[in-house]
Amino acid sequence: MHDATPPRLTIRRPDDWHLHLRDGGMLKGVLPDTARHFARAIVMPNLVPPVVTAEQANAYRDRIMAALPEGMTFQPLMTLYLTEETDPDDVARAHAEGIATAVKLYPAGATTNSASGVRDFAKVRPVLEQMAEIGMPLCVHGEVTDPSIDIFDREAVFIDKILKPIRKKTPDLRVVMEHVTTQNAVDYVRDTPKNLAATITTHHLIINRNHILAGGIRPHYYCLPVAKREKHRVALVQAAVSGDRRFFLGTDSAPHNDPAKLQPCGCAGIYTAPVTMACLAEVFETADKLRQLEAFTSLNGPAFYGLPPNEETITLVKDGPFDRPDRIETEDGPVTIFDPGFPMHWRVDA
Ligand code: OTD
Ligand code: ZN
Ligand code: ZN
Repeated sequence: MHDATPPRLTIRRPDDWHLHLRDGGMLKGVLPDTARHFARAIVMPNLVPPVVTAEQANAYRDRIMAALPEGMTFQPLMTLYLTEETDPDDVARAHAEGIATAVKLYPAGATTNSASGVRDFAKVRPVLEQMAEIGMPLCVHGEVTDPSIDIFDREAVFIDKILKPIRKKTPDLRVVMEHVTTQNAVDYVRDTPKNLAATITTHHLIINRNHILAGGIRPHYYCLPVAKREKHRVALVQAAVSGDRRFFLGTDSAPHNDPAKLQPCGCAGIYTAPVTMACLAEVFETADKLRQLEAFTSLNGPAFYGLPPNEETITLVKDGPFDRPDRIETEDGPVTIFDPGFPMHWRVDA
């Protein structure tokens, strides 16, 4: 039977609804890994300094396009980093002129480069009201930053203390809960019929907190929000493979060079861009839901953002197991690629 044709799966070209591309040498190093498989991505604005204004988003988009190797196509969908000083009119202009697709809310101190984020949510009400009116989505890093709240509870507490009040005051605001990690978040999204969706990362579908901490500490599995217990991972897989339009892929691929990861206080972030499609094929196949992969990676996201799905397709071929590359080299140093901990059998056909 060794000459049987391997299984193939053709789906519309996927998009990544939550991605960190960085800048400079790192941007140059990581962009091809995304552009190879994904047509579009929601690009996170947490640079230093952050991408706050329409003008900054325009300039960042130009740097991304300049870093794209010849012959590759890719469309960055830009986001504006919400600060307490953000001008509602600048946001509206960025939206009207197609410069920015969404606004990103970071509670100050919640994750990498979030120091300029929001402390006092009353201060951003005018921006949120403006966005609700013009139909511009808000992407939310949903964790409270109160040091007295256990890090494993910060997402669930954010939903009750911050997100529910915001949505009650501004029910027309379209919200994406980014990188959900808990059953609580999945339930909240499922119970909400309108104006709320969630992205799920590659790694949160695969690892739980044991992967980070059992048998030695594994910095390459450390990210924010931190992976939770197994029952939460299972809830995320169920949501992802369900076909429910409110759940779609946002890899949160977040490259840091190895020296930044491997130190006494290492950076949060997992680099999944090169292996995401192979990993997801494995996850969906294991759940016996390969037929729902396209909805998760290529249909549900565009539907929420009001964009057409991509016309082009990609084909996944199951002719592995194959060797996973350990790392990429960039001008900013080596970046370790996510290891799912299982053999990968699927690859994207070139
Ligand atoms: N989480 N690392 C980063 C961002 C995300 O919260 C996130 O979106 C990063 O390095 O920018 C991470 O662990
Ligand atoms: Zn985040
Ligand atoms: Zn992120």
